[in-house]
Amino acid sequence: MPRVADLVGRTLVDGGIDHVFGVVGSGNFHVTNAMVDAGARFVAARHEGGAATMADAFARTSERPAAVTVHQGCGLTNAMTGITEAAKSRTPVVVVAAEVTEPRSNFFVDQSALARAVGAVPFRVDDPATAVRVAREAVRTAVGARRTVLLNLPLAVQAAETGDPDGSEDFRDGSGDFRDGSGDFRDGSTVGAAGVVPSEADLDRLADAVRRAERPVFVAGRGSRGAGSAVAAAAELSGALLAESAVAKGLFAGHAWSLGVSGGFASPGAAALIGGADLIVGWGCALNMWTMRHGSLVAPGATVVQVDDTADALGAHRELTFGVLGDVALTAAGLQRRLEPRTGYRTGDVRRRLDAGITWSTELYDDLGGDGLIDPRTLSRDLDALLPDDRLVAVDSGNFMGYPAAYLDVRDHRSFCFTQAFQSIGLGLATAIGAAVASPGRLTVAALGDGGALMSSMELETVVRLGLDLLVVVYDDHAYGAEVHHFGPDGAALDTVVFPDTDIAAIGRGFGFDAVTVRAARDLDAVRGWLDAGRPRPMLVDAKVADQQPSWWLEEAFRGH
Ligand SMILES: Cc1ncc(C[n+]2csc(CCOP(=O)(O)OP(=O)(O)O)c2C)c(N)n1
Repeated sequence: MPRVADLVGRTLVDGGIDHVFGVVGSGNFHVTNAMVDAGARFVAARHEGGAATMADAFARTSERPAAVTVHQGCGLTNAMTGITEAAKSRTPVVVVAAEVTEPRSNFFVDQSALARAVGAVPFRVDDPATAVRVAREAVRTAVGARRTVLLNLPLAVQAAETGDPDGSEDFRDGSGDFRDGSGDFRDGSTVGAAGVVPSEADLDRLADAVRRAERPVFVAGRGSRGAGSAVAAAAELSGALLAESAVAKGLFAGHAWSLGVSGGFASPGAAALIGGADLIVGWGCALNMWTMRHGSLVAPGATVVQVDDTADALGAHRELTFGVLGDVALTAAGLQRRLEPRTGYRTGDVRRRLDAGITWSTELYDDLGGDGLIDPRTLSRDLDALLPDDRLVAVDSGNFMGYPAAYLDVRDHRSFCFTQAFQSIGLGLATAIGAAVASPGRLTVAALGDGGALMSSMELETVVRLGLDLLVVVYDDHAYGAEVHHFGPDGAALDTVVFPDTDIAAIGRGFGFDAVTVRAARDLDAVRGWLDAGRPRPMLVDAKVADQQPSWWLEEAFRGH
C-alpha cells in the first residue's frame, strides 16, 4: 500500500504542479521524490528563502502553480520571507512542509500560525484517509482563489499507509473543511471559472464616466495580467491612454498609446500625461502610493474608478469616485458594448508628444560617471541597447531598483518579474532563477544591489548548476545605498550601512560565472563579447556605480515609510 507522502506528492502533480523548488531534509524527502516520480521537475535551492521566491517567480512568469518543499520547522522559517512575498502577491504557490506536532521536538513551531501571520492559507493532512482530498483542496485553493497555501504534512501521517489511493471515499462536501484552524480565511475571494460578473448599473456608471471624460487614462495592474487585450480594446473605444503598474510592466509593450509604467518609475513625459488625466480607471490595480506617486499623479478633481474582482480591494488604497466589482476582462467587454468610439486623450498633440519620445532612453541627463565609477543610468541604458530584446528582467529592492525597472524594456508582462510586495531586499536573484527556469532559451537579467546580491549569493551556485541563461548585474555602491541616501543628508553616522568594497566579480567566478568589473561604459565590451560567444555560461557584471545622489524615485519612496 502507498504511503501518505507518496499519495500527496502524486496528487499535487496530478493537480497541475510540474515544478517544485526546495531544500530537502528527512521530513520532505519522500514527498519530494513522489513529486519527481509523478513527473515534476525538482529544483534544489541552496536556501529555503530562495526556493520560495523561485517558486513564486516561476508561477508568475509561467502562469502555472508551483510548489515549494521544505523540512519541518527550520526549513519553513527559512522560507518565510519568500512565502510572505508570494502571499501578498496572491501567487498560486503550494508550500509542502513536513511538520512535527510534538511541542518538545527541536523542530516544533506552530506552522499554521506562521502561515496565517503572513496571509498564507494553512492546510494539514492529519488523516491518511483524507490525504488526497486535502492535497487536492490545497492546489484548488492556490489556483482558484489565487492564494499561497501551506500544506502541513505531519511526519507520522506521512509514513502511514493508506487504503484510499484515489481519495474516492465520500468526505462531507469537500468545501474547505480541511483548512487548518479557525476557518477565518473564508474571505469571499474565491473566483469562479467565469470570473466575477459586474453589475449592469456599475457598467453604465463606468460608461458614463468615460463619455464625460476628455482625458481618460487606464492604468492596468496585476489583476489585468491575462486581460491586457480586453483593457486595450476598451481603451481604444474610450480614447484612453494606457499605463501599467510596476508589477504589470510590459502588459502594453509596443502599443501605440502606451505610456509604460505609472508611478515612481514613470518617465517625466508619461507622468505629465497621467497627471493631466481627468479620468483614471485602475483595472485590477490598487492605484496605491507607488503607482500614483502618493496621489501626485491624480489631478485635483479627476474622477477615479477602480475595477477589481475582490470587494475588499476597492478603495483600499485610494479614495474612489466609485468602484466596479467585477472581473477585469468581463468589465472591459461590458464597457466596450456601451461605447461609441471617442477621441478622448488620443489627440494629435498627444500623438506628437509620444512620437517625440517619452521613454527613459530619450531622457537627457548629466552623466555622473568618472573616477572608476559608472553612472547607473548609463549602465542601464547601454545594457538595454546591448542585450537581446527577448529578455526577462528581475529586479531586487534598493536605491538602484528604478534604473533597471525604467531602462530595461521587456516585450510583455510575463517578461518582468517584480517581487516587491514585501519590499524585501535579497529576493532578486531567486526571482530571476524562477523566471529563467520557466523560460528556457531566453536571457534572464537579474538586477541587484550589492546588498541584495550578497544576501542571496548562495544561489549563484544554483544558477551555474542549472546552466541557466542568466546575466547578473550588480549595481555596486558597496553600501546599503537606500539608507545612505535616506540618512546621509541629515549628517547621520553611516558606519552601519557602508561596507568595504567587495570584488563581487571574483565571487561570481568562484561559482563558475563569466564575470567582469565595470567602471566605465567601455567595460561593457566584455558583455558584448559574451553575447557574441553565445552566452556559454552565466555572466556576472559587478558595476561600480556612481553614488553621489539618490535615484530620482527614492525620495518619493521615503514618503511611504
Ligand atoms: C530583508 C530586508 N532587510 C532590510 C531592508 C531595508 N533596506 C531597504 S533597501 C536596503 C539597502 C539595499 O542595498 P543594496 O542591495 O546594495 O541596494 P542599494 O540601496 O545600495 O541600491 C536595505 C537594507 C529590506 N528592505 N529588506
